[in-house]
Amino acid sequence: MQILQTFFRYKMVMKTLRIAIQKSGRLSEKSLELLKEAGISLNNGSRKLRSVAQSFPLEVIYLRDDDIPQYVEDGVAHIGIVGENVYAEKECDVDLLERLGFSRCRLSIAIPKSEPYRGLEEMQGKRIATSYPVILGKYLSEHGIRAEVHVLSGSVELAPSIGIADAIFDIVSSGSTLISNGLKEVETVMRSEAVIIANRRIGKEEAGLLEQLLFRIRSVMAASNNKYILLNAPNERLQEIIRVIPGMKSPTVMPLAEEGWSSVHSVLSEKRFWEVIDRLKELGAQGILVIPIEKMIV
Ligand code: PRT
Ligand code: ZN
Repeated sequence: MQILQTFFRYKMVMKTLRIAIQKSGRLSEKSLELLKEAGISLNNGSRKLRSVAQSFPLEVIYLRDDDIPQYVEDGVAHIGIVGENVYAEKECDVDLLERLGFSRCRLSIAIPKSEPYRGLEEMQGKRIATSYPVILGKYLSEHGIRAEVHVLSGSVELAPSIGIADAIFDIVSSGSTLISNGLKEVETVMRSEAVIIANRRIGKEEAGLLEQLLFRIRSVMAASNNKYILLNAPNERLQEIIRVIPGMKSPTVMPLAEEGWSSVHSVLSEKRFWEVIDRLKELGAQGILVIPIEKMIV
C-alpha cells in the first residue's frame, strides 16, 4: 500500500488525471462503458492494476470499491466512481461531483416476514446485522432508536435465520435475496446510485482535465436520457404540439409538401416519454419517429 501510494504520487507530477474504478464487481463494467462512451479507450485489456487512456490524459487504477473513497481523499486518485452507499459509509473528505444513474439500489431494514411491524419503534433494543454501521447508526440516532448494531462483512441476509440478529440493514435491488431468505423490507433508509467523487485539492491543470471529462460524461448521460423525435403535425394544432415538445431551445418546424401540415423535430426526455407520446397522438400528430441520440452537447 505504501509503495503503491508513493509510486502514484510520483506519477502525478505528469499532469494526467487519475480515476479509480472498481476492479471487479457490479460497478466495473458500467464505469468502463461510461469512459468508452466519453471517447476514452484504454490500452490495457488485462486490467491488472492500471490502464492508460490513449486519446485523453487519463489513467485508470482498479481497486476494491471500499478503498476508493480513501484513495481519492489521499490524492492517490483525483476522482473515483463508487456507489453512493460506499461514499456515505466511508465519510471521507471528498466531493460528490455527479450522480451517474447506474447501479441503482436502496439500503433498507428488513425483518423476518412472519414478524409484525408497526414502525421503526419496533427496532428499539433489537440486534441489527449490517455492513453499513455508519449509515444505519446515523439513521437510528436521528430517530431516537437504540439498537445493537452487529457488523458483518458479507452474507448479512443469513443473520436472522442463524439467530445472530433480529433484523438486517442491507442493499436491496430487486428484493429477491430478501424473499429467498424469508425476510421483508420494512424501512428504506437511503437510495443509492453510482457517483463520481473527487479529491478536494486537485491541481489547476488536473482540474481543467476534470472539467473536460465531466463535460463529456454529462453529454453522454444527457444523450441516454433523451430521444430525438420527428412528427407530422396539422398546422391548426401546431402551437399546442410545440408546447408539449419544447426541445433544447425550440423545435424545428418545416412545412410539408402537403398543404396544412408541418414536420416538427425536437428532443424529448426519456422520463416523460410515454406521457408525451400519448398527448401528441391526442393532438393529431402523425408519423411519429423516435431516434436515439448518440451525444448531446449540454
Ligand atoms: O469486491 P468489491 O469490494 O470491489 O465489491 P463488493 O462485493 O463490495 O461490491 P459489489 O460489486 O457487489 O457492489 C458494488 C456496488 O453496487 C454497491 O456498493 C452498490 O452501490 C451497487 N449495487 C447495486 C449493489 C446491488 N445493486 C446489489 N444488488 N450491491 C450489492 N447488491 C447485493 C446486495 O448486497 C444483496 O446481497 O445484491 C443483493 C440484493 O440484490 P437483490 O436484487 O436480490 O435485491
Ligand atoms: Zn466492496
